[in-house]
Amino acid sequence: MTHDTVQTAPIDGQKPGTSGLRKKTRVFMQEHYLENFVQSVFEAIGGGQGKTFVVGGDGRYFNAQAIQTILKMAAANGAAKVIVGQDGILSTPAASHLIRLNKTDGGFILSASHNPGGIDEDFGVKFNAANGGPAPEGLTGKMFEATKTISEYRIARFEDVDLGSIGTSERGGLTVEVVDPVADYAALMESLFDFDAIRTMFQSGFTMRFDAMHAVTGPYAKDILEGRLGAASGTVANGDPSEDFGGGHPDPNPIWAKPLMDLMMSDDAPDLGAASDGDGDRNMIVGRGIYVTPSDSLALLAANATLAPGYKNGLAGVARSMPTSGAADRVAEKLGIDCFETPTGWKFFGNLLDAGKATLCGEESAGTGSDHVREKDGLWAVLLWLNILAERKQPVQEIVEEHWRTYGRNYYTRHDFEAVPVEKAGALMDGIVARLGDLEGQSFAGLAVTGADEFSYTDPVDGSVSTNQGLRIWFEGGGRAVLRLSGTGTEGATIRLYLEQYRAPQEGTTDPAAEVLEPLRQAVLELAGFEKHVGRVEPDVIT
Ligand code: VG1
Ligand code: CO
Repeated sequence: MTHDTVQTAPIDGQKPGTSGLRKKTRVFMQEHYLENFVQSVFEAIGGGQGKTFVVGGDGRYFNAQAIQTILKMAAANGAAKVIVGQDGILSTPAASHLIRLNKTDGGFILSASHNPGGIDEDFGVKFNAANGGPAPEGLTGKMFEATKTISEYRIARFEDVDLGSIGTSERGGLTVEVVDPVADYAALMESLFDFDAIRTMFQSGFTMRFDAMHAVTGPYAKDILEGRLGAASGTVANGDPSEDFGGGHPDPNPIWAKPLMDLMMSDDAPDLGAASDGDGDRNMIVGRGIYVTPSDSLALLAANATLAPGYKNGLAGVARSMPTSGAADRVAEKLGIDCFETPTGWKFFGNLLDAGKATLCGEESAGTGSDHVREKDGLWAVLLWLNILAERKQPVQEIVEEHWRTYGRNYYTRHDFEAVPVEKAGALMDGIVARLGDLEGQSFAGLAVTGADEFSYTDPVDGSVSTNQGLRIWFEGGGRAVLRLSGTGTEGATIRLYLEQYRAPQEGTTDPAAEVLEPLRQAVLELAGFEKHVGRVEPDVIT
């Protein structure tokens, strides 16, 4: 068995973004590209000697090949063992669980999440630390530094490992254990939720459609929903992971999961609709005739979590990313628990979860999760919803509207302007930053600004500071706009504009969101100068 040391040189742009390193697949397939990054990860964590890692991905194009490369590099870097999902498949939350369950030193998750897959689409690599969570900023910073000085990487030369059969083998001093990607995860879900109650609900005629979007959650959802919980066969749609996700965007929102939305708004709608993304960490929840925004879903789950056995003792606290609406804050206030506001990206929840300060976390981008793993978890959110529905025995719409009547409603929408030339997006953002101090008191499209800042976060656990995490602008009447640049795109820049308007119960909670948010939208379009900088005011995607 030979372990080669290969000469290489730094490659520009290997800076991990919101969620790992994400590039066009062809970029990843270039000579040394993946290898440089993986070696830099080993350097950043102090080497691989004697360590154990988890490796798996969402099954997209290049997944299997990249796993073989990582196995060979792990061997050459002295790792003792790698645990791999069968056929290279592991959802992000399942990988997080395996890292924790087996007390490993971390894991490589191969995914570009909700971005499309295929040779002409996107690929990505994320490294999760020993707590099961995404590498924190300090660590991703070290990885990036290592990519800038790298001169060689280590790789073993051995035949590809058969990932199709479960079992343990040995290559070049490395033990490779191929495991069932679903079993341990499903057992974890069974420990958190009342599967008997959910099974009884399905037996009594409750219907559901789960759109796995041709992505990684299919096998998990089939095993758990149709297998263990007895949902009708066919409940899981698009359940076989494909290399290009059936040619679609595996992004669970009303735009990319339109067939599910159409069904849920029709007379044939089942009781619950749900979908998840490429790597299984996001979720979409739709009731018959009602889409539940992820921000509302977080608040609803927080308000009802004690109905599930795993959370019966209550929540230590909740946390949400800054652009996520304040709906969860109102629930936390009523429960008398803390609500933390973090920058975008799950890595910022890790310390709060590890320290026991937060039990539930969520993001407006359809990510919800808890302290059961250190990632957001799509199927977990669906199961918590099912558990709540089994206990409350009310339609989703009734539960949501009751929640609004109790807490008021945070009307919410996100507008994405995609593939904007990087300089133009930068100019728009810089233009606001330059005026931040003067905005208060000025009016735009008839709405006065009451405050504006650039969000910085000081981690309450380790004191680390993250600056430049998005622009916040508050308007009279309680409206809030947030602008930030996406850190997961692979083409140009994506400007995300988040709009939120709170209305108290007596002010009306069932008006169309677009109508309620229109004055705010007009004000921020004018303030930011979208027409001038981007040449348009209509976004590509509205969620
Ligand atoms: C987006 C979302 C963010 C999420 C991230 C990773 O980031 O806004 O909330 O954590 O994707 O999710 P950005 O920087 O593009 O806004 V996933 O499902 O890609 O792991
Ligand atoms: Co994802």
